[in-house]
Amino acid sequence: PFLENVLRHPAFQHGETYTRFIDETPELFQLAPRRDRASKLLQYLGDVIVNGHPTIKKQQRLKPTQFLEPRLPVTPSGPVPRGTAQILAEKGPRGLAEWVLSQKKVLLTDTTMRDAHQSLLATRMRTRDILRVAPATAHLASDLFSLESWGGATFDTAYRFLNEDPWARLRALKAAAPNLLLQMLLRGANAVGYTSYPDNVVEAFIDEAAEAGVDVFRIFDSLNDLGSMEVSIRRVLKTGKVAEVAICYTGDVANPKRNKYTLDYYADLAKRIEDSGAHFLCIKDMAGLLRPRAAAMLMDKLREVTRLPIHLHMHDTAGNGIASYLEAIEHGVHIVDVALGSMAGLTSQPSMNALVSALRGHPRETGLANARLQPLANYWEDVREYYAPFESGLKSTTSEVYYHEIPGGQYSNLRPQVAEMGLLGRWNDVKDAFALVNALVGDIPKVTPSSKMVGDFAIFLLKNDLAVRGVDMNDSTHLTHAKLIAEAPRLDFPSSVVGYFRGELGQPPNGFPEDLRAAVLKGLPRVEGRPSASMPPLDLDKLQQDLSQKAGHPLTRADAISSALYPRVMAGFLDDQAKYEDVSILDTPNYFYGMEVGQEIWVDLEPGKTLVISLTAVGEPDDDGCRTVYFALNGHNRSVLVRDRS
Ligand code: BTN
Ligand code: 3PY
Ligand code: ZN
Repeated sequence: PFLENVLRHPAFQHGETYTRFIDETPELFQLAPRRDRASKLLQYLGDVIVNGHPTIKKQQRLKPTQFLEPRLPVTPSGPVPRGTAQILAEKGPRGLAEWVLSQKKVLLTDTTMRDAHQSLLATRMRTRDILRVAPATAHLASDLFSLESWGGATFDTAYRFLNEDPWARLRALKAAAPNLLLQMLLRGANAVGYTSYPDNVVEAFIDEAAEAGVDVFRIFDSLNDLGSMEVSIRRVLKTGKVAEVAICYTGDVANPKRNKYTLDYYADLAKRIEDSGAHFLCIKDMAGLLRPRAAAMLMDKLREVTRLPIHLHMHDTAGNGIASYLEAIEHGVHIVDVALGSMAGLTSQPSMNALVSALRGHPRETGLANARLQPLANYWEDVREYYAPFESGLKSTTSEVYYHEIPGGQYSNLRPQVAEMGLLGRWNDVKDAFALVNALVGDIPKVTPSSKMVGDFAIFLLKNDLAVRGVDMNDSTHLTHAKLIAEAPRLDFPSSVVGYFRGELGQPPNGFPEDLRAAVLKGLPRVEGRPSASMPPLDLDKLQQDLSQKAGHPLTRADAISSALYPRVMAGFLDDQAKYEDVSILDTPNYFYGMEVGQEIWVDLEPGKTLVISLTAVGEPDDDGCRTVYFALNGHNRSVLVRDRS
């Protein structure tokens, strides 16, 4: 094996060896760790075979052999076609914006790799399934504006639920689809988290993300507080990448009775966003509340007050998404967000395939062809089967969203969260309570993290029997408000609610309801102004050193940033890495559902190094409650011991 390592080493193969090559090339001696990696992989498989994946309930477990091999599209031969990434490289972000403004066609962003699975499958899509189709996507969908593929909840869930490093996903995707702009969702001062972070952490995050492959940063603030986004905007401008600044859409500009979020409200924000130096303006309709007529009105207004290209993001919960897009397109929107058909609709984005068809023959038709998109949609249709336990259960569109206003990305998480608490029988009450809390706090944009606060508060009201039903919403709000003020002294409010009223997410439009605020805070100190302003910088160099020391091997700057954002999640991820190493190389059926007795799988440990693993038998629990799991690994018998936690 040592000789094999020498022969395989790239330096040796390129004739670059020298007298001290053997002394100075420590990886040649890595004989044991390789075997170690295989053992760790078997340990992981054994754990999942005995206990299932920790995030999937027993009743929801599927059989690893029940899936058909996904229809992987044939990647056309020849070089990758030119795309928007080349335009950015040649013209810079301003030049890219000018190019977009000069296009007659409407441009499309494909959200399949981020928001679509965040909104349909609780953000569980694995890197492996994304990467397999990335080269074909680069060819078949080369006319896209961008691939929305990173950020939002994907960062946290990769570490927390998938044993994956989100930075590795980003780098690999960049390499696999080098012609398309990679777009991420950045929660301003909340980065990819649920709270505010020191400015230097957000800046380091942006630098690292830009370096690792993010081209377009869509920046938003959950309360539309531009002040909270300024640090992020300035930093993105500094990287030379694209700063797309979003306004979160809520209310209804076509309804004169909803007079908090008016056309003037959006116009004023748009002008200030243009002044901030942004390259693109986004209208981020996270719940899908922008009705068709409102879309026309809003686009007219925005086109009047800003020259920035406008990018519209919607969810299709009510089923009106395509109608709203067509209106927006008639009224000058430049780019819209869609997902491939099999990952579209409901709480996800409207369907790309449907929009492409709807615009056939239209002066602004997209330049994309369904004949080329269908193979991509087929692939995702097949892959989606793996993720069945994470489906939200929503079976049809629901115009109820105009009432409860639950964002698409939250819906698919809130329902299982409610089910977990045994409250699914009261799901209707949860939606009512969500709307009620929105009224109680004065009608705010609801999007991560403000939406999480509203969801937590709603569940809290139900659990403590605090939601009072009146004759209408107004009445219910007053009655519940009075009850809350009266009972607040004995109540232990959820931490997200306390944090919100402290001002940790910034200032909501038109401020807080001060009486409720005082009742919740019970004298706790308040954060005035921008939450991050009072946070001292975090020493990332020291954090990186400490983490490396603890792990016993060098960790990267990116690891340190992740740990700054999610200390506990990152610690859990690193522990699991030490135990299992890289399980992202497993096919998804085996990763989630283990193996069946008699099944044989092939796992590529690295190029040219394949493990052939078959499951021979699973033993009975011993006196300590442990089972022996018997494998054959490349023809040799191997076993691992696993505690049965059932
Ligand atoms: C959203 O609401 O924006 C999307 C949901 C993100 C869910 C993540 S998963 C882990 C963490 N815990 C929660 O309760 N929500 C987030
Ligand atoms: C996120 O912040 O993850 C969102 O998708 C908000 O819509
Ligand atoms: Zn969204």
